Amino acid sequence: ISDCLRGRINSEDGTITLGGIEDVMDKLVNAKRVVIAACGTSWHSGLVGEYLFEYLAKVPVEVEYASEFRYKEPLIGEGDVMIAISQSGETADTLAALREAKARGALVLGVVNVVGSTIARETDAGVYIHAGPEIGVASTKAFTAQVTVLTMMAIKLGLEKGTITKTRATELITELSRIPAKIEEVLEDTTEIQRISNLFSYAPNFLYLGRSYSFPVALEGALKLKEISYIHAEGYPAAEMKHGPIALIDEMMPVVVIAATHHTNDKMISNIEEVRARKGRIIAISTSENTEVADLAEFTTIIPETMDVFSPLVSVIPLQLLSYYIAVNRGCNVDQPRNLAKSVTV
Ligand code: F1P
Repeated sequence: ISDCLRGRINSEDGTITLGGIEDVMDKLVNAKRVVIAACGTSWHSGLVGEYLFEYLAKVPVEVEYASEFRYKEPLIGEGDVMIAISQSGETADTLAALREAKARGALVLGVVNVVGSTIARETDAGVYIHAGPEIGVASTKAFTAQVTVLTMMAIKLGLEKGTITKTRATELITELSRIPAKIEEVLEDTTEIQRISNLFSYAPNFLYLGRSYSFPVALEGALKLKEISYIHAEGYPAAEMKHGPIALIDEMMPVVVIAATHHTNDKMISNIEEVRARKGRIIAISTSENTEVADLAEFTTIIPETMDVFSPLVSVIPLQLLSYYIAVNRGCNVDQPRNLAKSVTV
């Protein structure tokens, strides 16, 4: 994240400079619609991006699975903007989606890690995430760096559209610059997450619940567990629990609750109570100020306080660690999981 932010944010005067898209900013500001297309982890980053763009810049955004985009006769054309997100820059479905959007006249921007990759070359403009090489197949630091780029884009867009003031932008940028230190804090003490991993390494299923910005994080937590630990896991918006998944909850089911956004706290507490009433094993990710969650949950991993808009950057870390320690306990190859490819090019 530090590399991603370097030279791009100025917390003194509240400005953001994103070299790759400065020339097309007016097109983004005036876009009729913004469509985000991506696969896997990058799709989850896109969901966080949707929340950020809509909240900070009041721009309506749709997030599409790139793998579905070309099969649905997409309504996209001149005056629209697609943002294609990809760590590798080589994912075949994301490439096909951006080609489809371009052929229909849309402006296509890239949020890519690998410099000079096919997606980076084929997009009209874009922002590199500067995450450095992903050693493992499963995306981890690419997620946080992609979200960081989308956050900067949303603040910049909000400033240009006048939906946020300069003072607000300065506050946001100042807090954004503190995120790397907050992540360091999570990484410094992983004792509790290791203890939880040791207890649940052989659970057959996991449920992940989140609201607002924590919903895409729930999806990402579940995906990381599937990818590297081969445990079946589902991520859900917490309020959807009662529309089906609640039937799965019993004393055998670990339920990871991401209670990291302040404005949804009361609702998350009632979800925790619902899980408790069915004897589910609650593993909460929560901030130190949120003692109510820690009192109710069986296990709590504390993360540093931040603004709701930045919470995915911090709350995803314990979930990545949980998958990592569980995978190691189960003897799985964390860097090279079975059946997965670094970039899915077919
Ligand atoms: C997309 C992705 C990754 C996943 C795995 C397979 O890749 O689904 O999110 O972890 O590596 O590919 P990309 O388009 O972001 O490179």
